[in-house]
Amino acid sequence: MVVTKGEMIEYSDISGCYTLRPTSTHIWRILQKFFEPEIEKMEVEECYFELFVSNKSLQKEKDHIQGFAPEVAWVTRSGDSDLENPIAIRPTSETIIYPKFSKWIRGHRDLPKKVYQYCNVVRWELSNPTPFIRCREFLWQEGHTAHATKEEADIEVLQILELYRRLYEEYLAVPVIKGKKSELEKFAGGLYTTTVEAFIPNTGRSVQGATSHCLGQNFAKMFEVKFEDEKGEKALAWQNSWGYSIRMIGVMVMVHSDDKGLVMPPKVSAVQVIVINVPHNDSDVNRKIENACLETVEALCAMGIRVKQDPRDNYTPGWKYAHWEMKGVPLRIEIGSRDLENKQVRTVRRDNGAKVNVPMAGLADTVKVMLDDIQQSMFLVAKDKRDACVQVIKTWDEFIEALGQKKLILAPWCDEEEVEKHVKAKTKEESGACKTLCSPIDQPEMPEGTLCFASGKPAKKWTYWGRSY
Ligand code: 87F
Repeated sequence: MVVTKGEMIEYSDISGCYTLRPTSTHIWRILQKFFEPEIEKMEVEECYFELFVSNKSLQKEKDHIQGFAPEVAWVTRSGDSDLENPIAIRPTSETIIYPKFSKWIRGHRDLPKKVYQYCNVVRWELSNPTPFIRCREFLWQEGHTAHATKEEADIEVLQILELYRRLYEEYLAVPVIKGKKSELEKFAGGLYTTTVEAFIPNTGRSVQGATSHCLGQNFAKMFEVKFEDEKGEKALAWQNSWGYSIRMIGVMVMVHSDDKGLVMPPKVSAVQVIVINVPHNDSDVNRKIENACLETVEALCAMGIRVKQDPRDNYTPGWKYAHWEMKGVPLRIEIGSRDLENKQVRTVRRDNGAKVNVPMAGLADTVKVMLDDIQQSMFLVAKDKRDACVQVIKTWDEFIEALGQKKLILAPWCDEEEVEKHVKAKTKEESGACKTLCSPIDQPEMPEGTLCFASGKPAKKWTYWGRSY
């Protein structure tokens, strides 16, 4: 498994629970360092909300909690005694935060109210736990906001979605599609759900990358998030919630890894460059090689490049190459006696294996350019691969054929729930049912008279279909 061999994850003795090792934690932190200032510009404020939620609060939203109830974990005992009232561990924080909103929001001047937190949540998944993708405890960011008008809430939903797209595309080099979920697939408690969807070509499966919901006034009704408007009348707030989790890291791993292990995009990689000395029989030459390695590390470090050397003499260079390749380090620098003579180093790119000799003079500048190029090219390669899997279809037969070829299917659809359920049922077999992924926000043109591929009724929108994680 690449995430254990690549030293991102350590398994625990509880199924679905994992230790995040420094390599993963570093990625998580970099994503946060981009995201936090962006939402703070939007005046979203950081808070910390408690881990536990009472049964009473949780039950307040029981209408849509119903489907999720089997996943809620409970504390029922302390020491030897049973708790009189068991308490739940947050699976998400709506039922913790909205009672506070109800207290904090009185008049229109208290709006908008915007908070976020980075924290852990627990969902007791019963089906195949997968590191990063489906965990019982995971880290996430959740944002919760309340607005005076729907228009204002609508704008924010898409602003956040755009930030999620940038996290994927600019940091993780993973192409995503911005779209809207169908009525069947949306968060049941909300008005509508937007998503960034990624695709894993190797398995032909899609994955919901992050979501931004407009909750409408449903939660405001349940939790009495009300305010007095300018006319002195009581009105319900319009709410949004949005989140991304460590699943992002899992998507990055699945999109870029190859048979040698992880491939890290330079922007998020804890180690961007690994320097390896190629030893020589002559100890004098050896000392010079080691010095050249040290100087290289210092020069790159001074340019803000995250560089490390592996001077261990109990491993061969070949072993070290494989080791750092497994960990996905974007660029390797090898220095041997011939490199010294030629005043150069040998560079090897992790993403495409390209080997180039680079002069020692101005090395740090060259490396900077190379890392930028790796970042760019990883995104473009991933995008080409993803695009090559997209299949536009018009008929049921074309749909079934494309599904068999593990494609990401774009089809004209009538947008009727019954039809979606029917497609799901008809495609249900060992690899799981095919469902709607999203209707892209950028809709391709729909020629007059286009019919739904599944029902033959007039098509209303282009929608992506496929199997998903
Ligand atoms: C599991 C157990 C209980 C998902 C759950 O998407 C409740 C839930 O409400 C639950 N799994 N959800 C939906 C979460 C909605 C929303 N929360 C804030 C997000 C983003 C962050």
